[in-house]
Amino acid sequence: MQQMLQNIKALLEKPSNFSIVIHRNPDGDAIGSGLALQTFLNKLGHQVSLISPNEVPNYLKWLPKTDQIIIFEENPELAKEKLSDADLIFTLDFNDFSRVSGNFTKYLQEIAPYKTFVMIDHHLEPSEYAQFKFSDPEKSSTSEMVYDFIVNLGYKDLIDKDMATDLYTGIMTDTGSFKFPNTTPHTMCVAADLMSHGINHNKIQIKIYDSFSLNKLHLLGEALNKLVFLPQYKTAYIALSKEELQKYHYQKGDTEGFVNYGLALNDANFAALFLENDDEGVRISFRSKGDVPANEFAKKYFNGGGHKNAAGGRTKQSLNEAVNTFLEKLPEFKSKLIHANI
Ligand SMILES: [Mn+2]
Repeated sequence: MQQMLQNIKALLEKPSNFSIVIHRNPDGDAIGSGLALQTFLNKLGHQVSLISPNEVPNYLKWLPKTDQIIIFEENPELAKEKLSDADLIFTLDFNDFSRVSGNFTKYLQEIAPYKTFVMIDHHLEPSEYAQFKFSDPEKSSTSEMVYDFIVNLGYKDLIDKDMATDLYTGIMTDTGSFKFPNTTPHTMCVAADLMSHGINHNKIQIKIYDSFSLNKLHLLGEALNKLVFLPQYKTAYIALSKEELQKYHYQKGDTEGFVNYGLALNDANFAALFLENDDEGVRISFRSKGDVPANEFAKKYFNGGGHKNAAGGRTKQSLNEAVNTFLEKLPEFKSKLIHANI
């Protein structure tokens, strides 16, 4: 680790072109860690492009400089030009090229043999594309890891208020406001140090969690009415069709957090949210309590993965078929679901 940091530090010494890539459907951690790393590298005198596969969700657009993020889907030529010019490519908050999806994945695979990659990520089972691999599933978030990265390189003094806001946002969203099991004493120390930079932590909370549109709240009402609880599996799920989403003028990010309501049920140890989407089939989010392995379930049946308590997957099946697959596979996890250690 120390040697790897020394080697990177040497690479950061002369002004260079860098790119930072984050995952598709970027969340607070991807955007927060990406923006903070970009600012940090800018301060060291580098040209840095931050590239997202698709658009920044509305609830994160208030973060400074999100308007400068290059969106691969909208501007693939510019993104490719930046990546092909990059002396180093940082990939943040994902463990495999497939997480940027589609043509973006193909492009990264194409250039991988000629490029040097730095992975900073906290997902399980990292792929082997990065020459510099900072992978730690024990960390709360990639934002916590970017903080450690900067501090361990000896540049703690470069952290400013905007960077602290970015990193705090990432840690706060990935830990569910410091309540998920991934929150460690170190996480709290990092958050405390970030707060000491004069960030408005209450404003961040309000911007993320208390800034719903009326449509979103009405959609949440519909989702909660549709919540199904299966006591025999201590499992709750919500399935929303394309039509239901359209009825409430669904915008990307509107269903953020909905899956957690299933888990809010006192007897639920596992929760799923099924979303029907035109281009992508059905997307499913999973949440679990204690030692129920949401990521194993997502990986085994829904081409996905993630963390033990928060995972996601997708399928080309119809919404009904996807729910039926879910219901058929629950019995295999029954003892884990019923006897969860919390
Ligand atoms: Mn993350």
